[in-house]
Parts: sequence; structure tokens; C-alpha cells
Amino acid sequence: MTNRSDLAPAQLDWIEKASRQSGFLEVKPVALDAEPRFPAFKNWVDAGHHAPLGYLARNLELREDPTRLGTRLRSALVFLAPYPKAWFSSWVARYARGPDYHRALREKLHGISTAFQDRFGLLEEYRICVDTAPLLERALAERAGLGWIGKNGCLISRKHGSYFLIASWLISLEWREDESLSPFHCGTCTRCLEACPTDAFIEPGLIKASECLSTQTIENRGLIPERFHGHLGKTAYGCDICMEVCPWNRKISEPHGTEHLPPLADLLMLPESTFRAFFRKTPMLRPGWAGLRRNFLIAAASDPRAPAELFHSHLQHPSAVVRATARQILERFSLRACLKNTNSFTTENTENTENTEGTEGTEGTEGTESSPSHAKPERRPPT
Ligand code: B12
Ligand code: SF4
Ligand code: SF4
Repeated sequence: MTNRSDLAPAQLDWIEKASRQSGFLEVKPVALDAEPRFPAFKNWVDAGHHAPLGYLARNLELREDPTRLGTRLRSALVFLAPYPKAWFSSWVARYARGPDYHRALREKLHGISTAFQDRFGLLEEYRICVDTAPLLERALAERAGLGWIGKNGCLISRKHGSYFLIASWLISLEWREDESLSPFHCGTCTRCLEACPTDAFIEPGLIKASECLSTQTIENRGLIPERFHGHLGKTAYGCDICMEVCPWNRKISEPHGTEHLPPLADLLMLPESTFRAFFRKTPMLRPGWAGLRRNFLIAAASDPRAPAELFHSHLQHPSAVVRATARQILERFSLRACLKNTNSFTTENTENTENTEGTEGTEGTEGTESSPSHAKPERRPPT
């Protein structure tokens, strides 16, 4: 027997159908409640392992209990969205090979929410979260029964592996069913922990954010410390290594494709307008144009055939971070001679953790917690 303010079975059926039609892999409901994983998160932050992602230490009370994200929010529909397959590049993390997912998924969920309210009546309150709220999204998806949090820290589904994104629609209707948690299926496997090139795992399931290549190539706007440079020979934006080795992704894996990007050295020699045209509307602008160029420069330097001229020409780049990165590379190659004739670069302040604060907004994109420009207020119907 359902109460008037419960999410009714017919409504859930409708949501499941709408989610399939919108291309989601799966959707499941879960009651909003105090987050059992919060103490682990809090210990992680208290130990400073979140640095330099300062936004993760804010709004802790909201992460502890997501009902605080809205006075009338009672449950969440958690959606799994497949990665885009718009194009292929071995240099770019899979999730970023297409349109910006924050925008794309929010639009889809807004569409579902509007159609739901047209059909079943206005919700008292709702909120759509795609990295845009201080919400432990993996923990919420785990409680919804969509999978387990693996030793690589990612949510893994028996059916879909872990190459997906999570989007949540928090609503004011109640969901009263008990949680049906997926068992932990990692067993004795430790492949991800061993494969991580930077030893970023503090312990299974938890990483030290500053050591992760994803942080360095996406969140860091300043110089990338040289100890990471060698690892950017395999990836230039984000990192999928701890998912690529996971046996649960074996069937889903599509490691090959036709490379969409020109060779990095050619890409970096293109006029700025052409360079930008490649990445416009992708999530790859999070580190900014300069950050992206910095990443590609470092990755290009892993190829011994890359011409020194490529790095030398970047000593004149308008961005201090790009100039300093070129200098890092040239110095590493013992090509200091290339610097002799240029006095354009002296000492410039390009701190490594520049701007990693306050990007939570999508939170970090919580980027719209971290990029406040994305943090548009949710449209809430009047009560
Ligand atoms: C900050 C952040 C990052 C940071 C920090 C990552 C991290 N592991 O914490 C950086 C920039 C490094 C990052 C990288 C990536 N991210 Co990210 N990120 C986030 C963000 C914004 C917050 C995550 C967070 O709170 N981290 C802090 C940790 C401590 O909390 P947690 O992730 O919930 O971890 C839980 C487990 O560790 C568990 N736990 C505790 N103890 C133990 C012990 C054991 C044994 C186990 C198994 C688990 C466990 O409890 C913790 C608390 O809930 C979320 C969006 C969101 N709001 O949730 C996206 C999110 C987690 N990221 C996502 C993605 C896709 C990625 C990348 C794959 C991108 C890429 N290709 O480069 C990598 C994967 C790196 C990895 N192995 O985790 C997806 C994950 C989808 C999925 N299948 O899980 C999310 C959910 C975004 C989204 N909306 O889809 N990310
Ligand atoms: S994403 Fe890459 S660097 Fe980060 S923990 Fe996984 S393997 Fe390590
Ligand atoms: S590689 Fe192994 S230990 Fe790591 S997440 Fe996958 S199954 Fe779990």
C-alpha cells in the first residue's frame, strides 16, 4: 500500500522506461538518509588526502546527510550513463571523448523530470546532481544497489563494468523499500592497486588525490610536478589505468579505434583557433586552454622523435604555465642551450595547486561546485 507522497511502482516503471529511452544504462531508487560511508570520507579529508581539491573539505554536513540538500528531499533516482563514444583518442580518458557530460546529463534529467511532472503532477522539490552538489555519488549509487565500490575506488556493476558516469535526481517522494546492496566482487584481486603508475592508492578504495594523474591533468591549473611527466606518455587528459586492468571491464573494454587527434606534436603546432576547435564543448576545458596545452606538451615530450623546436616555440606562449612547462621539458632534455638566446622567460610564479580550489561546482566540477559558472540553481516548482 503506497502513501500519496510515495514513489509508486507505476511511476518507477515510467522512470525506468524514460531512462532507457534517454540512453541511460540503468536507474534505481534509494531513500535519502545519513550516509554510512561518510565517516570513511571524513577520515580521508581529516588526513589531508583530498588536497589540493579544497572543495571536498567544504559542506561536510551536506555530504554526511544528503536530506540536507533540500528541506523536502526524500529519495534519489540514481542513473548510470554510458561514456560518450563520439570519437577515440588513446590520449584522452574515455569519459571525456565527447560532449561535456555535466551539461548533457543534466539536460537529459531535466527532460525526464519535466515529463514526469507533466504526467504525475508537480514535485514539491527536486534537485539534479551530476558532480554539482556535495554528494557522495558513488556511495549513493552503491546504496541504490547499482554496484559496489571497488578497490580502485570506482563504482562497479556486474553488468556494466565501471565505464559509466553517475547522475542523481533527488525528489520529494518517499522510497520505503529496504536497500539491496550488491556484494563486494573484488575478491582477492589487486590488479588496479598494482597497475597505478603513481602509487596513488593509500589503501584499497582510497586514493591520495594529489598523486592521481586525473587530478594533475584535469584539476591542476599550474605546473605539473616533474615526477609525473614520465607517466603522461600514456595519457594526457585524465587516467583510466585502474579501470582498464579491471576484469569487470573486460567485456566492455574497447581499447582500439581510429585515433581522432593528429599526432600530438602536429596538434601543438596548429594555430590556436584550430587547436581550440578540436576540444570545444568537451569536458576537456576544465584545466583551461593553457592546462590542456601543458598536458599535451608533456605527453608529446615522451616521444623521443618530438622536435625540440616544438618546446622551444612554446617558450613564447602567452600563458606562463605553458612557458614554464616548455622550460621544464627543455631543461629535462638538457636542452638548456635552447634557452640561451631567449630572455623572454625569467622566474614566474606558476604554483602547482593554482585554482584547484572552488571548482567543486560541477563540484570540482562538483565542477559546478568547482566551476561556479556551472552551478545553476535548480528549477524548483512552487509548492
Ligand atoms: C573528487 C573526484 C575525483 C578526484 C578524487 C577521486 C577519488 N577517488 O576520490 C579525482 C580528480 C582524482 C577523480 C578522478 C576520477 N574520477 Co572523479 N570524482 C570526484 C568527485 C567530484 C568526488 C569524489 C569524492 O568524494 N572522493 C572522495 C572519496 C574518499 O570518496 P568516494 O569517492 O565516495 O570514496 C568512497 C570509497 O572510497 C569508500 N571506501 C571507504 N573506505 C573503503 C575501503 C574499501 C576497501 C573500499 C573498496 C571502498 C572504501 O567510501 C568512500 C566514501 O564514500 C565525484 C563526484 C561525486 N560528487 O561523488 C567524481 C566521480 C567519483 N569521478 C568519476 C570518474 C569517472 C573519475 C575518473 C575515472 C576520471 C578519469 N578517467 O580520469 C577518475 C577515477 C579515479 C579513481 N580511481 O577514483 C565518476 C565515477 C564513476 C564510477 N564508475 O565510479 C564520479 C562519480 C563522477 C560522476 N558523476 O560520474 N575524481
Ligand atoms: S586514475 Fe590513474 S593515477 Fe589515478 S588512481 Fe587510477 S591508475 Fe592511479
Ligand atoms: S581490478 Fe580487481 S581489485 Fe581492482 S576494482 Fe577491479 S576487481 Fe576490484
